[in-house]
Amino acid sequence: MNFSLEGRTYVIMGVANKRSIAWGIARSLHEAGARLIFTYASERFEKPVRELVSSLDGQEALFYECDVTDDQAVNTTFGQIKQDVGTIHGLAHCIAFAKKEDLQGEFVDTSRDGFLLAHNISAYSLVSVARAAQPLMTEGGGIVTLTYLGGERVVQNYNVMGVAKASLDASMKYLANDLGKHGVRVNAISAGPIRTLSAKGVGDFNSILKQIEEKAPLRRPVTQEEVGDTAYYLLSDLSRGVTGEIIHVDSGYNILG
Ligand code: NDP
Ligand code: N5H
Repeated sequence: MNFSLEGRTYVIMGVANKRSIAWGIARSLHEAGARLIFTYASERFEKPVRELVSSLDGQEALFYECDVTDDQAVNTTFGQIKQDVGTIHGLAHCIAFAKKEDLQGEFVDTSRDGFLLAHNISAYSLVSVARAAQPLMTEGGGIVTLTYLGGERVVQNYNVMGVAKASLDASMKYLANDLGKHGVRVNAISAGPIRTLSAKGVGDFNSILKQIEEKAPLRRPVTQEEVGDTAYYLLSDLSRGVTGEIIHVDSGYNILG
């Protein structure tokens, strides 16, 4: 069995900057020999993403704008990818958003608007993207999404995003059931806290990391690289019997009572 990703093409959605988990995934797949396609929410992110990707030796990447709240944009993006490369072998969905005011205080105060926005961007987008990407996975493939423990149990301040992650986790499993017959596997990585642009300015991140250092079995936070290597596993044939699964890459924190 050959676990190189040479000759394979993967779509990476959600690189904002070098700290993004999506960037950790991109680097792992690149090192394994994959060809990469990047999507970003709006045109203004094209330049920074292109600059970042230019640091990947010999990578002939492609770039597309794709706002995942717009079904037509999603369909157009994957239509364009089909025209440009034909077959893809997988996709990493690393996208989430909630209003800042909904990530503090009490969940009971979440507005209808804020609830729907968080679910639209953070959960429904996986469904929309999976539907558009599946026909391009003519040789089978893998879809990986990013989730967090706050979708399984109550984590202070995660609030509406926890409810959206619960929906994402369930959507991942229903998609795994639908797409399995096409040879497409769908899985999630539940990452421990990592300091990214999204994490910036939400809650007291230092005290969250301190808790990990004190209590998690490995006594340290995880890195983008560690999440990236698990995504490589899930997107390669190494995991060919695995679908509908949530793998925790969190220094073991989730096993604690
Ligand atoms: P980043 O801020 O680096 O990435 C978030 C990405 O979401 C950005 O690239 C942003 O794109 C994208 N995004 C937001 N709205 C849209 C939209 N409408 N259309 C397309 N893209 C959009 O943060 P992370 O790397 O931390 O987040 C990636 C994933 O990891 C998220 O699902 C997050 O919930 C999850 N996660 C993060 C953890 C952490 O501790 N950091 C822990 C567990 C899970 P743009 O910049 O182009 O707007
Ligand atoms: C318990 C915690 C800490 C509190 C909650 C954090 C939730 C974070 C997730 C969302 C995605 C953050 C978010 O939407 C921030 C936006 O309101 C403002 N930021 C932006 O607009 C930036 C510029 C862009 C790039 O961000 C996005 N998302 O587009 C959870 C933490 C311990 C772990 C964590 C941080 C989880 C997670 O899901 O990210």
